[in-house]
Amino acid sequence: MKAPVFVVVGHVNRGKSSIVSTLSADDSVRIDSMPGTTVQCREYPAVASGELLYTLIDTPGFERPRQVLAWLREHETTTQDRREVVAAFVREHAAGGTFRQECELLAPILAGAAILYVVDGSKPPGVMDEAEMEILRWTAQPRVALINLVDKPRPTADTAMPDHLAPWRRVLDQYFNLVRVFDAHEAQFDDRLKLLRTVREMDPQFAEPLDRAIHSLAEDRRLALKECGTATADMLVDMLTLAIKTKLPPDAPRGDAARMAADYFERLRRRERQCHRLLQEIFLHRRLEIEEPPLSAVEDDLLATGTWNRLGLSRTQLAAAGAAGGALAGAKAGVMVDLAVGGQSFFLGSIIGGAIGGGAGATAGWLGGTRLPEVNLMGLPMGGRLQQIGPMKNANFPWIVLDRALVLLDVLARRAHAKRDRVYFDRPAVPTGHVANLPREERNRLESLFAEIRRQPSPAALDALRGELAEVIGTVVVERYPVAEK
Ligand SMILES: Nc1nc2c(ncn2[C@@H]2O[C@H](COP(=O)(O)OP(=O)(O)OP(=O)(O)O)[C@@H](O)[C@H]2O)c(=O)[nH]1
Ligand SMILES: [Mg+2]
Repeated sequence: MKAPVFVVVGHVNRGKSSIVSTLSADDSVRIDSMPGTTVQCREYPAVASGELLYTLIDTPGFERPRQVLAWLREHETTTQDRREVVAAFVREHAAGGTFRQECELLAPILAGAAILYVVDGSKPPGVMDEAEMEILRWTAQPRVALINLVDKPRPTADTAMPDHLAPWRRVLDQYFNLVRVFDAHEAQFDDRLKLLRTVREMDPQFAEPLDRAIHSLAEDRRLALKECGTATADMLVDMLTLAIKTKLPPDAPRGDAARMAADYFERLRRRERQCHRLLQEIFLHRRLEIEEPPLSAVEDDLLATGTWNRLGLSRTQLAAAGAAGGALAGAKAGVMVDLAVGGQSFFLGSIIGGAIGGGAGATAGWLGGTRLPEVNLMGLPMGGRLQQIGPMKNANFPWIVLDRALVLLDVLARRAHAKRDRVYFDRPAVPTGHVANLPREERNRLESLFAEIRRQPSPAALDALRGELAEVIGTVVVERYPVAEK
């Protein structure tokens, strides 16, 4: 079965490359506010599980549409021969020169590609556009018009929103089999599938390959989400079990505890970054710049009341959630001790409230807090001593790490590949607090898994816990981002 080819055509700076990028999930496609960014036609394959689903051809668009149309009209004989006249135009000018751009984009269309024609619906239709549309009509290939809104109209209280959509539709309906509004920068995964379903209707030849493409993309998405579960679980297990040990001779002075602690936290941060990069990789957002507060900032933050908001958990919410999950998690993990003592904290209580034994001491900081990993010195049976930091006993820690992963995952899962602006985690646009919205049952299961991991099980048992953790997180995220296949 041949994978369909779509040539993306339109005026300069109308969002052609943006559409190519989003529909091929390829963040390497060049997009820029400078007109004339794309200077050459280029193919971008849309792939899922190694299989080619369809190909998009990004183009610079027409350079001299009116001249081309004049040539075509001059050489026209009958209406039914129009496609042949376009072919003659390409043959005559293919050698290069004045109409290089036109020939480059018309050649694949004449070879059977369908057309995605992009207009900017934030501006009214103009005369130039009509020449392009007329040429495309002459090719008699299946074609869809996509109305993009490059400058989103911003309605204000006293000015009515300019509506160019109606005039555009009246024009486009004359030239295209289908007309759709498609915002390449805001489109989510489901919008991409929806557009493919639209394109599928354009011509019967697309039904089978595009059904397959939709199915493969949906399957691929579910696998990606599952993979995120595994990546996050692996990170959590590694971070929760990390310990640094140094052997000291019997009479050596105690090693530098502060250095050891700094090293320990640096390794935690590195492990987290590795996972977050993997999540970017999974969603094919490799180039996306993300401004994440490093875990170290969270360390300081944990002492501030702002952390409640960061995790999206209000004190009362926490108390309620804690009380509900208390029977199970409390019995297994001891994390609910906070709840029993303070009555108002769940995940963060031991650090923020200092409910148990911390008191004012808890404000001494992440490292100084009584419940944080300490550098321990132990005598060894064979002589000498072992200085050790970790593993992390703090019950809140995995929740914070999990929340950070879920926040990133949410950004990545919803983001169109055409949208390139930097992501800032501390802006309201990026909601945090995903752990707060986990279903109660999953939250309890997670807490008991974390507790078991903290108990330092055997390597075999740890592997089993890792698998279970991946399963729980994977299932949660697959359910959170459902794929509408129909
Ligand atoms: N907000 C918003 N901006 C868009 C959208 N589509 C395109 N743009 C912006 O419009 C500009 C041009 O987008 P491109 O995708 O490069 O357009 P193009 O048609 O490929 O441009 P050329 O290659 O120069 O012909 C960029 O600054 C984009 O960020 C959209 O849907 N929403
Ligand atoms: Mg372009």
